[in-house]
Amino acid sequence: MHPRFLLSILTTLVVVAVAKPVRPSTSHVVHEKRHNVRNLWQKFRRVPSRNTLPVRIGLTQQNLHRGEDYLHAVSHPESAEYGQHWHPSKVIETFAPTQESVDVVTKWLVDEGMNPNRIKLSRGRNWLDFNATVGELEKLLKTKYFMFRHSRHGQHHLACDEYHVPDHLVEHIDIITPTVHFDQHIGHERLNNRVSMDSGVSDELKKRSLANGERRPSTGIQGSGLDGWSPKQGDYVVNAMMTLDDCDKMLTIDCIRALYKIPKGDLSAKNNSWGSSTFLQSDLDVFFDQFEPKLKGKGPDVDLIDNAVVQTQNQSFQFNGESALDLQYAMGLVFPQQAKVFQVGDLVRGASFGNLLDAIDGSFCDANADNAVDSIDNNYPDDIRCGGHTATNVISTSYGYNEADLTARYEQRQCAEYMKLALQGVSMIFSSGDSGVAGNGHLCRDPTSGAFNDGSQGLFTPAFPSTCPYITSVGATQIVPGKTVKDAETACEETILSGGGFSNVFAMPDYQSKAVAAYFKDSAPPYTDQQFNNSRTVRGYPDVSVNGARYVTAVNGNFSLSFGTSASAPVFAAMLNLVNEKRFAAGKAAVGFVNPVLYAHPEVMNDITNGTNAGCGTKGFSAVKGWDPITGLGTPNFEAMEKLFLSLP
Ligand SMILES: *[C@@H]1O[C@H](CO)[C@@H](O)[C@H](O)[C@H]1NC(C)=O
Ligand SMILES: *[C@@H]1O[C@H](CO)[C@@H](O)[C@H](O)[C@H]1NC(C)=O
Ligand SMILES: *[C@@H]1O[C@H](CO)[C@@H](O)[C@H](O)[C@H]1NC(C)=O
Ligand SMILES: *[C@@H]1O[C@H](CO)[C@@H](O)[C@H](O)[C@H]1NC(C)=O
Ligand SMILES: *[C@@H]1O[C@H](CO)[C@@H](O)[C@H](O)[C@H]1NC(C)=O
Ligand SMILES: CC(=O)N[C@H]1CO[C@H](CO)[C@@H](O)[C@@H]1O
Repeated sequence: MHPRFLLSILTTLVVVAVAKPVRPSTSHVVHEKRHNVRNLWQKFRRVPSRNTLPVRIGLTQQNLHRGEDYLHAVSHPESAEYGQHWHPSKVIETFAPTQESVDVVTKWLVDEGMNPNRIKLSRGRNWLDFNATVGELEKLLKTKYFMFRHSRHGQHHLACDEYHVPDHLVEHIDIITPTVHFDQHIGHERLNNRVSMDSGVSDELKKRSLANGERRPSTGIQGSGLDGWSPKQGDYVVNAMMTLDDCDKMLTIDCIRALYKIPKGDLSAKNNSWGSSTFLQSDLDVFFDQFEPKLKGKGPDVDLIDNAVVQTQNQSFQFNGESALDLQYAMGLVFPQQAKVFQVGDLVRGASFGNLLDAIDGSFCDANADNAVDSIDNNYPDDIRCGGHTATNVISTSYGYNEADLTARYEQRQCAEYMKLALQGVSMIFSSGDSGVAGNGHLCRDPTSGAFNDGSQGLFTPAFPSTCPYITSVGATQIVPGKTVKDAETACEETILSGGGFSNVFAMPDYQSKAVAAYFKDSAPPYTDQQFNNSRTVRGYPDVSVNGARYVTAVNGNFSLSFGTSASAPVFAAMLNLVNEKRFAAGKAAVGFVNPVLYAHPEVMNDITNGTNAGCGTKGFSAVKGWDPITGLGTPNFEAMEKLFLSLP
């Protein structure tokens, strides 16, 4: 008999008759529960029980508790294995769930009446996939499905309030989707704040523009990111011919080069495109014509994921501000290196980070690698994209969630994927958010009920994925009005406030424990656990910061000013891209996960010691000497940072 045939018979037998005796699944427990006061989403009807849903069960993976140690080995500057990133197959083997997990969960489904042929196991053994009717799923998970409508954007989302699994399966199941997670991107609330061009923006005006930002209603825009996360638009710029003396008023590529000592790029290694996951549109020519004539006519490579589209129809800052900002600056800085955009999401439904992970990380994927489906909405069965896109060495993302929007299990599952990408040498860069210690849209939470409130008091709202310890979170700084690129910057407090704080979900990683302990010892903030998780045992963010104010950006044929950590993240990513070029030229590996190196060598950063990130009725945290939860370790001194990374093996 052919061995492969034998194997497939064995697999079938395992499903039909699991070797181990399993306790009867009589008692069920709540596995995950929706934030019961997430009042932005309103329930409006039951879902018909005959509707079919693509269901994924994320099985518990092995060895995740060792992830931090594995990552330390390849990314800590003193480790003998520095730079020896893992092959994807080693990642899959190391973390794959046990056969027991596969078997017991499959047996549960079969016992509940499901034909084994309907159940597919992913290549990494970490997902069980099947299609089920809402009726079947409600019975299986002892729950009810509803459609929810977003109170501001009108978008729909399918979810349940909580779901159950048999108690003996709790240890074998991370998450089941779709259930309680509100992970889809919803329409941007991009702001058209008019910010005075006078260098000293008055407090009154600042307050007014932030307040407008909170309240301005906005229509739903599909597939273009998250609430309150996008860059904020300032004044139009009439004459963009500025000199380095004007960087406090209008920031250009030359200002950034001068601030951080970044030389012009001259290398372009194969497979070292600067990468970003975003929503592309451009006024690239208008911008490059003015600032980087060499790039005129150039655009990024675009990887369309799940039938994503490049929309050119709607020309406005709302639609195009984000990608214009990302691309104009990053492409300018890394030229002649090419840029690549992972365009995720289509006009039918917005995408989640899960969709990006499906595309670039086969081990995260939702079906057999050879037969993967569009994981957003099954609208495009021809798009075989499971792990089918090659991740760039550095990927910058200017979107995020409030940690409280999602469940801890969901975030831990996704964060584990960032750890796997980091092991493979991918630098994942995220912006830290623009609302200071408050969340997207300036939301804070009631300490008792956990409900989001109007932002005037209550618990600070940390951002995810910034709180995941395996990514690099980038906050924002600005030039002090009236000062120059030669002077120390301050935390950005104009139009936006640098996002920062402490996780409620993720423990403090080793690489930052010294820096965070020093922060609490020398500069303990005057708050209690009624404001933030002051256990001193949790992950603090951001890790670094980069200027996020007054970027001259071409949008729809005109220049205007942009503000936000969504400017800071792509610029930091561009710097890593340039460092990688030099490391490749020297026959070395990509920098991969940079946090352990940077925390071990804070001397390559410009420490930022001025400014706060107000929110929730407080003045927020303060930038202080050393690491702080507003500017992290500070801004890069590119020359020193590059030299450091080139000195490593
Ligand atoms: C679910 O249904 C879709 C659409 O019919 C199909 O393409 C997909 O392969 C099915 N998934 C599974 C796991 O059977
Ligand atoms: C452009 O905007 C309109 C109105 O908001 C929307 O209906 C349409 O889908 C958008 N088109 C694209 C390609 O984004
Ligand atoms: C603070 O963080 C710890 C560790 O993750 C967690 O157990 C605790 O619930 C958090 N506190 C709050 C108030 O969320
Ligand atoms: C661009 O600026 C010009 C001059 O200020 C103005 O007339 C025009 O309406 C602007 N275009 C857009 C699309 O805002
Ligand atoms: C700190 O920032 C504030 C606000 O931008 C500014 O007025 C002040 O001059 C800064 N101080 C220093 C020492 O940079
Ligand atoms: C590992 C990797 O990314 N390899 C790619 C390098 O670029 C060539 C084309 O330029 C691709 O074919 C490889 O897959």
